[in-house]
Amino acid sequence: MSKKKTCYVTTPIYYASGNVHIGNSYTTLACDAFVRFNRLRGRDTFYLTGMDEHGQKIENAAKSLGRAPQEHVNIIAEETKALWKELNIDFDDFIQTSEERHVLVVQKIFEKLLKSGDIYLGKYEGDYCVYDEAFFTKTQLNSDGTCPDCGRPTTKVQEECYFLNLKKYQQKLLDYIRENPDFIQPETRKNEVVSFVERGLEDLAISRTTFKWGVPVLSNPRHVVYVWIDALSNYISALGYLAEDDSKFKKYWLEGDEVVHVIGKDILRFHAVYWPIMLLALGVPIRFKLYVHGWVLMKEGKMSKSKGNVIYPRDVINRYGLDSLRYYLLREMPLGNDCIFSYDKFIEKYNVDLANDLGNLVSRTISMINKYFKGVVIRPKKTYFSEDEDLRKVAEASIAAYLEAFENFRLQNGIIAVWNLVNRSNKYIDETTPWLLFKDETKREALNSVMYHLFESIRLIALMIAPVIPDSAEIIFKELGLDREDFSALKFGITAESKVAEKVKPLFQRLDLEAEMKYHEAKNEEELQTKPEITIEDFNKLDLRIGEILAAEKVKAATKLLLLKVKIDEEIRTIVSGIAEYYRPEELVGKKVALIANLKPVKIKGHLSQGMLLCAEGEGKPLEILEVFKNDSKSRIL
Ligand code: ME8
Repeated sequence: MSKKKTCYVTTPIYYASGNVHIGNSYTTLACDAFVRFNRLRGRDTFYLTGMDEHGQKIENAAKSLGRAPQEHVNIIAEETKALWKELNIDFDDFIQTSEERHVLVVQKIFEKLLKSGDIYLGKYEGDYCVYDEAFFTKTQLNSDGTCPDCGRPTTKVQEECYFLNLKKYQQKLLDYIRENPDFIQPETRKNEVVSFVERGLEDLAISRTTFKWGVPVLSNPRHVVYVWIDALSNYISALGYLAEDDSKFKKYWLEGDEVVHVIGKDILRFHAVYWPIMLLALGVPIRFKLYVHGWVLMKEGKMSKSKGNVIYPRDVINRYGLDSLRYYLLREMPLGNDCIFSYDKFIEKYNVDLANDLGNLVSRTISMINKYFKGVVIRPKKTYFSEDEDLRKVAEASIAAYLEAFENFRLQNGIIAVWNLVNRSNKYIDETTPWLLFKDETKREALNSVMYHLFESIRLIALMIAPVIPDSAEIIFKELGLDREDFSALKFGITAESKVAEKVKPLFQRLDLEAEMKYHEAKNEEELQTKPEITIEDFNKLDLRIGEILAAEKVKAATKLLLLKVKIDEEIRTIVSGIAEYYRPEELVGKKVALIANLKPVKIKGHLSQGMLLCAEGEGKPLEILEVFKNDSKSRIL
């Protein structure tokens, strides 16, 4: 027997922040569908996911919860694994970057690159953002010197630091991208990478001395390895690269047939530039293809906790079942672009695609086979209708399009191809009118042929859609009287005879759109009103201060906003505040007001707002800022 082809699939390893929403779930679900597809086509598949657990933010989060970092990340890893199981994610391995099997490999990688001269010890002079644990060059900073990623002030640092020599590999990487046109997909993402690299790479600072929760550099443990170098290595450490047992690394990477990394567009540069360069420096072949997808967005833009619009998978699956979530996300997201999640769209898709088109097709057909032939369907000896031929052709075209799409990670296109067959099959029922054929005794064979054609179409639909909605596909197979099949059965007409189930339960119950929307509106309202209980540690995260307003002016083209210059201690900040309807600029100057000083800065109407004034608001009463009279900008709020 010839050796099975292999396929190694990875998700990004998620930050151990315990915030798995439908966005990160998308990547994991998409990989799961791709993996199930590959298993069905007989590939030896290995699916890796895991957690990115090091760094200062995680250390701080653990501290604020009174946990040791290791204890904290283990709790989150267990919670995440449990969620993946609920989402029917069939992973083979779950790596945590704090595990010894990973840490040892990262240390060896670092030492290996030091020895080869690809990592060198240098001095970093420049700007550092403590929040993002990242160094920035002058040109990368915002014009006011703040961090380009989070907008917080950066600090000038001068410190000893290890660097990865990126410049040395710049041309090699460009050559690789050129010689392997399907390395980064879709094309638009590849073009972004090429122009980024062509602008010229700076060597990358890859160690930190400012915190401890990371992988220590073996030969110089004052340094910990930069979290991205640590994280990217997971793709090979999990396979046993540089470990005693490296059989998986040999099988799935070195000698493997297909290696696929799936990521969101936010982490493109790390995977398309730094990771391949690390591999080039290590002398490990770049075996992977990179599929880059867009964002799951809400109607009002990105999901964010402060907007209260984050949707967690359990919100959806507890009410609508798992397969409808799997279907929606995979059906709606095209490779490379964003998709919108909204409950009205979700319910519409649920009703039309799942309950009506698929669910009705299955339940109508099975009840007709029961009614007309006591549940038995037999392959006919000849063709009776011209529509039979057409249905077959559509089935074959749908299979071909589906295989091509899934093979290339175009999951949305693959699902659309399956629904072409779903819709054609429903139309076939209307065209052949089995209820009329049943009335005519002489048309029994023709009626059997119609049932057989529908049976075969549904079997093919269930087989193709199994990677996307595995539980529902399993139910359909049982109802058809079949065991689960693999893709060797992806041909029209191979069933000789079958006995279908006597009764079918609807796969997807139709939903009342209006009632569902009312439910979600009420729930939203409730969530917005009841704020969760917080601990004193949560409260201590707020930097509440007194600021003295030094200047105030109206913001152009914004009737509600004032631009304030506020002195906090010795620092002067700009704050954009929505109080223009209640205060004239000149009456604010000199006031000493309460504010939050550590709110993430945001740009409002072109001005960076570095804080928020606290105000009182009551029904029928004017908005009032909170003022002090005896204290000043050096005072604290307790
Ligand atoms: O970046 N829509 O982890 P992370 C679609 N630890 N996908 C989304 C999404 C959204 N709204 N939000 C997140 C990290 N994602 C690093 C990765 S890998 C060596 C280290 C998905 O927890 C998407 O795949 O921030 C994105 O790339 C990933 O979650 C980021 O997860």
